[in-house]
Amino acid sequence: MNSKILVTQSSMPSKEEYWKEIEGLWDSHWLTNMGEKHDLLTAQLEHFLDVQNLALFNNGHMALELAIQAMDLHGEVITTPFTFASTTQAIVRNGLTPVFCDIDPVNYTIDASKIEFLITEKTSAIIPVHVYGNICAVDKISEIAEKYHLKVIYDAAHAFGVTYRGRGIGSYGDASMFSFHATKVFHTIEGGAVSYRDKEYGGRLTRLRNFGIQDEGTVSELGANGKMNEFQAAMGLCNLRHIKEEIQKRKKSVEGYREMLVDVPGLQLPVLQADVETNYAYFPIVIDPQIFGASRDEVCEALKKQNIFARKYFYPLTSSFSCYQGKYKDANVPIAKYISENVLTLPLYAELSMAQVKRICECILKTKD
Ligand code: T4K
Repeated sequence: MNSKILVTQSSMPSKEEYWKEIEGLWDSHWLTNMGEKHDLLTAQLEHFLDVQNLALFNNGHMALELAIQAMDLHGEVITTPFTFASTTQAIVRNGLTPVFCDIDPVNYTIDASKIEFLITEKTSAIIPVHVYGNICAVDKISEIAEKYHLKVIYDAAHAFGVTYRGRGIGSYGDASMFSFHATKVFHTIEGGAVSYRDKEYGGRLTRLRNFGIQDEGTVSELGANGKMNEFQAAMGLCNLRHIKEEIQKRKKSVEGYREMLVDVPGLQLPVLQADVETNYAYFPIVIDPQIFGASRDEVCEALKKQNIFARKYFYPLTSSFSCYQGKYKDANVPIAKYISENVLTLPLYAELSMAQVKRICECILKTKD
């Protein structure tokens, strides 16, 4: 049997590099609560992501949940169901009502032309998702937000290092959440961050991250524990040194996939967006079973038999989760439904070899015969 290929594989610095980074912690005994490494990583990431303000968190979900809480929203929030559980859960756990908007059939992000139809007097924000590293129609979204006085928080979990017109993607909207989970282009084992525009908002956000504590005698917010520890931050400092190389290696695999799968009838490959410097976070293919000759599920099973574990990111749609049944208006999202039922995310990570890419593509192409 061929060796196992999973959908992704965490990149690691060398043991020596990580050890060197954490060695000083045995002298300082300072392990968490906004330590030296935390502060250093914050500064380096503000620079790398090209954002004015950044707050680090222990994971991306907590970052998003607290980013929403700090915005003091109410009523309804327009979002998409074509995302990881985290996005919708963060909205609902803040006591807000998700209103599901359909997605664009090519880049899988929110279809900005459909947002205005969903705005009511109860709408307080838009929470779109930069899916797979593809970016949302940020200009159109900010126009709508301005017109209706809505806040915009991007779920940028997949968009680390992505730029649009030369500007860091985290500088669009009121705030953006990045995930630094082990499976991401850049990781801190678990971790996340929120980039934001307004300093006052940042004060509230960072208090929420630390139990709502304002000073030793004052707790002014209903906070949580969202702090990134020093071992996480150290992993981030190491990984950031290699990020350009990491993205270049991913790009090579993506080019390999494109070469072998381009022009195959019934396969829709990711489309490069104009003015966007991408991060090659994921390689999703959408399979039209009638034209290709095999369904997404058949391809996924055939790959599994060859020890290749692609994933159905994102199936099912979050709007169909059993925990929400009967609670929210039925989502009218035919495109999201179609994509969700036909998309397959192929393995992609820095150490994926060209021979492995070839093996994966050959297996996919065999299923249609
Ligand atoms: N918003 C969006 C749009 C997101 O995609 C996510 C996370 C979030 C918000 C929330 O951010 P975080 O709170 O997670 O920071 C994985 C990740 O756990 C999750 O972070 C990610 N999205 C999601 C798309 O993928 P699972 O349940 O598919 O993970 P799992 O355990 O099946 O791992 C997938 C593959 O990754 C494994 O087959 C092998 C590889 N892997 C996994 C782990 C845990 C490694 O190589 N190393 C590892 O340590 O969710």
